[in-house]
Amino acid sequence: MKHDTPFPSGENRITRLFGCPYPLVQGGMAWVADAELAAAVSNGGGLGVIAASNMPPELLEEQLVKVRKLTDKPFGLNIMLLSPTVDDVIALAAKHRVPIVTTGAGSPGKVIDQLKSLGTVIVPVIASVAQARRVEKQGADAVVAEGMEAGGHIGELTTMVMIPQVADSVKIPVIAAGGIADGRGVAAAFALGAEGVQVGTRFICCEESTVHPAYKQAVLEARDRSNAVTGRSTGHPVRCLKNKLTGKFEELEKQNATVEEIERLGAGRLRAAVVNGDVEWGSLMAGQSAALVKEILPAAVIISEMFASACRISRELAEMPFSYCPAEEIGSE
Ligand code: TUI
Repeated sequence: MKHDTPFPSGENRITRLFGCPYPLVQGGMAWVADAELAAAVSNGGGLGVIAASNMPPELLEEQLVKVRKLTDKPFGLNIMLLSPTVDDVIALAAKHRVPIVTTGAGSPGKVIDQLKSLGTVIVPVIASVAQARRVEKQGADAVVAEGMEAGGHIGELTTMVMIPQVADSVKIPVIAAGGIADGRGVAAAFALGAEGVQVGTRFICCEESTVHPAYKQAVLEARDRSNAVTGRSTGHPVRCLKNKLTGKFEELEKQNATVEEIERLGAGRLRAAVVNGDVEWGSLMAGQSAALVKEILPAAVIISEMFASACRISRELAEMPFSYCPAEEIGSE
């Protein structure tokens, strides 16, 4: 496996595609990923992303105007394909000449058909090899392969096993997501064949994040088994931090409640957590990497420290005396 220059200050296919110094994209977290977070990440050298989620189009347009006031760097827009407002979101992406679009929770054919001709870079988030192959054929420029360690709506595969398989299956560059919150995760992602990383949960706890302080505190307090996945019975599994809401979901699912009943319980809960800080009955979407998040730092510091640490790790690995290396390979590079 050979990459063209894996770490900054070198370029690779992802930094060239995004036009930013670090091969890092921020996760398109609904309600969390606003213009302020996106600008902070873009100004810190990664690719900041605004999440369109189910936002009313007028509000999204305000965010698209605001981000350009806060940064002159490239930024992205995440389109959640289950949203009833997808068509409006695509029209706004075109109107505001959004340079990069990531998509999630569905097949991005329509987005590619409508935005590709405008020169928009399209990077679908996928959760399996078959989906990666399909979006490559449809014309995607890169893929984010998101393991089930991630927060929010997830697939079934782990990052560790999916990244090498996706990297072997497509020619477009692969960005790893799910479980990456520090330099060790970045180094591991590159070792698995990724050329970039997507980071979500870590940025919930950055200084510029407008998430309610109680939600940030819940992420900081999370430990290894603080997550729950609810909604498996509805076909929309969602990973959150455990609280009264996830307990109630589990109870309903055990009682074989209807999909409507379960979905009704979830309505408005993410907003309650992010905006009102309802940590008991709100939906605290966060990945397993919440347990790795220990402090609130500026986005730019998070990014530079992650890559500095990844560089140190890659150097240490290169110098490691692998006694089981074939003799002719030791010291040959
Ligand atoms: O989309 C996400 N994460 C999300 S979306 C979201 S909002 C939501 N809330 C409740 C229920 C459902 C959604 C919260 N978090 N991550 C990217 C992702 N995409 N993970 C998995 C997928 C995915 C799933 C199916 C991508 C493609 C896909 O394709 C289906 C097909 O037809 O090929």
